[in-house]
Amino acid sequence: EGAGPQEYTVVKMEVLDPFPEVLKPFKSKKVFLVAATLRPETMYGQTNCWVHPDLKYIAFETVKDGVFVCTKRAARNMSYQGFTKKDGEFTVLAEINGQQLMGTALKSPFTSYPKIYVLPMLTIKEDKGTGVVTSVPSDAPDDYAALVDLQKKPAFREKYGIEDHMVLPFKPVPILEIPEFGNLSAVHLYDLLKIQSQNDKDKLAQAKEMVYLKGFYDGVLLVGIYKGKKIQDVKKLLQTKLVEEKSAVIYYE
Ligand code: A2H
Repeated sequence: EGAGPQEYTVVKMEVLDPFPEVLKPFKSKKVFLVAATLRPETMYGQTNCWVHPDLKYIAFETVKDGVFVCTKRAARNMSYQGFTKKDGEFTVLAEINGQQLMGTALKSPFTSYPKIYVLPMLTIKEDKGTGVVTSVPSDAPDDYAALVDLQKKPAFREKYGIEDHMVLPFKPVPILEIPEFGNLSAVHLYDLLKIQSQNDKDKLAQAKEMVYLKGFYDGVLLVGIYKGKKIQDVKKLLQTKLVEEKSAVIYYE
């Protein structure tokens, strides 16, 4: 990675009833799983949220945005970016294992699905972003591969306590058109490169590279208030809209 800090858009995915056991004590507050993304313009295509079942997360209180659930590492970074009362300090409200969040229902901004669910992704890294990832299988090859893994393997769903209705109805949504790749770029590249699973590291890295560059320069939005506009012209505008609506915050690391 280059020099200097990476800026992320952190999307606030609101926990809905029924709250998972570990978050029940905070039911009277707004509680969010917070997902770090580089692609705010793709939030129209969210189908689920990814959490690593074996990672540790925490819940902590922010000054203006409610309770956040993310890795302790991200909470510490946020505490130096004005998210908590005292610079560099945060109070751990709960320690959470990723597994305890599986199947939690969420409401997330811009997506056409009124309710989406927390599902397991085994390639999430502890030391990047918030450890929570929002899933856009139309345009992120990693997301599409992980969703297909769950959709075609009942034993995989069962292992993590995921019910069929949390996975099977969710299809990638066409939200942006990239010349040559069509309107479901991640699906196109998954098929083209014959990707087998979320662990197909090299091919997924190749797919990501192809979709990212082409998408940024030649991609056109198919939905929302900037329908018909080029990605490079609306990326910042959609980030700002999310932040103004209080559906996202900016975070650096
Ligand atoms: B992106 P970079 Cl549509 N572990 O968001 C693994 N992956 C993580 C992560 C973690 N701890 N934290 C964030 N990410 C993902 C959208 C998206 C993303 C699209 C297309 C490509 C894409 C929807 N998922 O990323 O290493 C998040 O997924 C391609 C790399 O900082 C985040 O943006 O470059 C991106 O990786 C950040 O990765």
